[in-house]
Amino acid sequence: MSGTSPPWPVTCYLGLGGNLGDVADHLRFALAELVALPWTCVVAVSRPWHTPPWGLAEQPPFLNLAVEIVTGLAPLPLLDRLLAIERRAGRVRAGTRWGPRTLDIDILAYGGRCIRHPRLHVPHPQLAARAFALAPLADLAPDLVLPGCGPVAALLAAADRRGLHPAAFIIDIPQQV
Ligand code: A4P
Ligand code: MG
Repeated sequence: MSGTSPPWPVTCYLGLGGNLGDVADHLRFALAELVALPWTCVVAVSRPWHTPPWGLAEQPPFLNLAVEIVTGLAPLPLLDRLLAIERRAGRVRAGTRWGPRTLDIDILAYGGRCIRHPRLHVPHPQLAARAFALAPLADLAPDLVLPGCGPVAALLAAADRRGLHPAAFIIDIPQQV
């Protein structure tokens, strides 16, 4: 195995979403890629949620999912791996902020840490107000306290949850070998 060696494993929550192409397929692809990351174990996957577009209204609805991993990857190497997975899922950055995408993977929380780096903000910016990220996260960790924000379930209760509903299917964790 090559790359950055693990200092110690941390529990980390990722937010996945997309609204272009076969998004369920992109999410399955992303999970298979997460399972294959070095020093990383996929622990749990939320229900997929249908969510109305946030930030830029004139675009298709999204499918969002949260994933709990335990990883020895440091935050920036983890971010780089996630950006590579987005690219392999056909993500093209057209320059439109909050615009349509095949796959987005955000680091929502990283081991209870507060990270302020030019390339990485954790907890993810505006997470506390984003029901599309909080609802899947609450499936996995309702009691998780986001540094500087509060517990996930309380944040979700206070957020605008209109138009959110769980999908009629689930996405399983691919087998880890
Ligand atoms: N970056 C900083 N912090 C993080 C983090 N915690 N996790 C930087 C991941 N990346 C982080 O991201 C730009 C840069 O953010 C990355 O290169 C990384 O260095 P991007 O994905 O290219 O930009 P973006 O997604 O267009 O902008 P932004 O502000 O990151 O948007 P979000 O927050 O990702 O929101 N509505 C619904 N219903 N569901 C969605 O999933 N997603 C968005 C995008 C908008 N509306 C949505 C959804
Ligand atoms: Mg993003």
